[in-house]
Amino acid sequence: MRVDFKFYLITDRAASAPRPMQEVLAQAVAAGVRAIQLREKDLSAKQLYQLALTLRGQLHGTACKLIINDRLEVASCTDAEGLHLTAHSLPTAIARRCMPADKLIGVSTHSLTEVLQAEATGADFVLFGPIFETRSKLAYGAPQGLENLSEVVRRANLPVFAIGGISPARAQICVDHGAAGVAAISSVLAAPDVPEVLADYENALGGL
Ligand code: TZP
Repeated sequence: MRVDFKFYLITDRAASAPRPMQEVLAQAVAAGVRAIQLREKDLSAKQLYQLALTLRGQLHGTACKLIINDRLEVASCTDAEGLHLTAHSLPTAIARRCMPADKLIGVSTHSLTEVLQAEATGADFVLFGPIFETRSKLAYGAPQGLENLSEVVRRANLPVFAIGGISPARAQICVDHGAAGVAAISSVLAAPDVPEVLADYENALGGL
């Protein structure tokens, strides 16, 4: 499966509240989003499975891929298009062996070393960041900045998506620094007008 998207929407029920997340995601898909990572880390496997199934149904017949954060078993039993790994997930090489070859594996990275390791062990794409200041410095660490993004893009041979404090204007800057695209949570899920912000992303990225 190809990485054929430029915008990677990551879920967070808290960010879309008080609106039901499903409703915000439906708006995002209608606006043309092509990849959604289901990342609800507080849910049990059973709860995440139920939510993934619902989302799977919602995405059926659309061009939007479903990618499950961390839980290989949930990705597998919901026939998601991909799995997204973090520092606390299974090693990429192990996940790659367990996932069908046509499924995508994305990996969250925070250094050039992690990017090169993800690439060498079977990742299809990486997220690199945080590029800018984010809501929670503690959770994601100090910003990597645009120079590190350029360096990572120069050295890596797989698509690098910028994450952390991304807005449509910043998306354009990240692409100018070589990113294949961007990933975002709050700028979309908490947006007063979801279709409008996605139209801005589409313009900035030359597609979603
Ligand atoms: N990894 C690095 S920064 C980040 C993650 C999950 C948070 C991105 O959230 P936002 O709201 O798009 O800055």
